[in-house]
Amino acid sequence: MTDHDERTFVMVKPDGVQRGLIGDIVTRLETKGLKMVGGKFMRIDEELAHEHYAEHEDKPFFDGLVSFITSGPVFAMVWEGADATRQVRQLMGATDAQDAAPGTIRGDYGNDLGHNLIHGSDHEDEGANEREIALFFDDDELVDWDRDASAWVYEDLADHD
Ligand code: DAT
Ligand code: MG
Repeated sequence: MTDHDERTFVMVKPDGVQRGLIGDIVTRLETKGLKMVGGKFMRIDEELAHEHYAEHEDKPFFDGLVSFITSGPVFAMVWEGADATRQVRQLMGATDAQDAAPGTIRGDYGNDLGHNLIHGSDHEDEGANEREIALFFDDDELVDWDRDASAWVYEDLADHD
């Protein structure tokens, strides 16, 4: 049986919020068949920004990254589905929005490396999804629910013959 309940952390960054793209980005993930299990409209403070981007601490762009991510509200989310972490990365597109393929979120809406609209956990960094979810959400902020459409997304959940 396929594991349908992998969870991943996703965030609409301040540029996406300011440009009114929360709805479009959520729609992309919903229509792919992923299920939202948590969502929080919030501001990231310095401390959380440092923790979230700890892997980039030594990079020359770190200070700019922290000041960007704390510059306005973000929409933090947890999404669930089969292979969810990698699936979200594919929907996001390449880090530099100018290189991101048309059809991806960054490719369709972005034009910049820093202002690239969306964060998603790195599927090549084992456990990054669980770490980031725990950093942003308490367990009781995540909702277990059955999305009826899942049986029409995943064939192995279907009850037809
Ligand atoms: P991603 O957001 O695709 O996971 P990442 O984790 O390598 O990319 O980097 C985190 C963010 O930092 C990225 O969304 C944009 C910014 N960034 C990455 N590389 C950069 C660079 N060389 N110069 C400036 N900003 C950069
Ligand atoms: Mg990353």
